[in-house]
Amino acid sequence: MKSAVQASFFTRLLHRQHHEGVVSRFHFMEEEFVEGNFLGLPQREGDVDVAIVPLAYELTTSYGTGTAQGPSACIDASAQVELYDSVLGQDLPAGLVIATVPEWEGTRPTLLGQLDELADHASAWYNGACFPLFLGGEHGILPPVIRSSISHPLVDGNLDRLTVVQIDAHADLRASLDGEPFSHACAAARTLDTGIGKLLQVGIRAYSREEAALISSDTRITTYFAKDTQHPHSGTKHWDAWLNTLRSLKGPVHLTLDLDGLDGALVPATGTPVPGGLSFWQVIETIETLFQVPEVSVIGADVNEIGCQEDTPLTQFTAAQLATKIVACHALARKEQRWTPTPHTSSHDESSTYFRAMKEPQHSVGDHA
Ligand SMILES: [Mn+2]
Repeated sequence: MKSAVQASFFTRLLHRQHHEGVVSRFHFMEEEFVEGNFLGLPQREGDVDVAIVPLAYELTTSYGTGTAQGPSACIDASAQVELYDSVLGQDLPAGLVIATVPEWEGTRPTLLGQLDELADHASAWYNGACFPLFLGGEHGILPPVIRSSISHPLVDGNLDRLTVVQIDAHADLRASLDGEPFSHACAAARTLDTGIGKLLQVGIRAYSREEAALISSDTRITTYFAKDTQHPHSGTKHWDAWLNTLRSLKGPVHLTLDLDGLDGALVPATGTPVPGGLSFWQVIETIETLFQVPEVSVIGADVNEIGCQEDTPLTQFTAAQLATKIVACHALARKEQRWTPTPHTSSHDESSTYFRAMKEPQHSVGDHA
């Protein structure tokens, strides 16, 4: 006999087949399936509670390609994810209005111009009224996404109040890569430049001497290295210390999840997969722990460097599972009143010039190798 969970999974599969025209007789399904929407969920009436914001940005990826297709691959794969979350104890959408936003496409001719354009697009959702989950795209989306949170009521113009929690294989603290300061390899460094108060990193195992020096000297940065947390004998001690560091946080937090923080075997189609990374359950535990810290409000998150794997859907499915976990943990935070929507008052009609105010690069978009 099928369990309820298996039956539910079957139902989702049938929904999908129904939508593709393969099966046409399953009209008894209680929740309509909408192709192209996150989890296949129809968007309910009312103000948006959770915005799934695909950012198909791939300007500076150095090795793998395909992160521009990642967000839509992740949304497609989410059709196969269970709606029930064991910690939430409910099926998504759990009464929330979840909107899947159309893909953003940059139009400005320069990299810095596109970063401002991206920040404007993100700020429409990063406004306190809803919880944005950005799907990338390369990690270069992080500085404009973080900059866009400046008008969030809990940040209130002072990014020093914000903590960024980064799951990643790479420290992303380089001054520049191949002469480009806004490379994905510099995402955390440029995010620190926006003035955030704290950066917590975990899963880190690929970094330069320059980055190691910055980790030691910059008091805003706390890094847990994979070599320690994944150690077969002493790993537990370091992992517990990581979770306790999360538990000590206060105030607004943005979670940035670079898929390559996971072991490369789980996400082979990410831009730069690295062996020796976090297990799936460690990432789940990080998300669940962070969202349950009593004095923390996770105001937004991103899952980035999603690749589109052609031979199996493993990479995009892993991304979809983790994205769903983030939404479920946010739903729980609302339920337990650790997250209160604040009505958006500023209309933000002036476009950002934060990035363009920096020195324009020598080259235009598309010139970099
Ligand atoms: Mn990375």
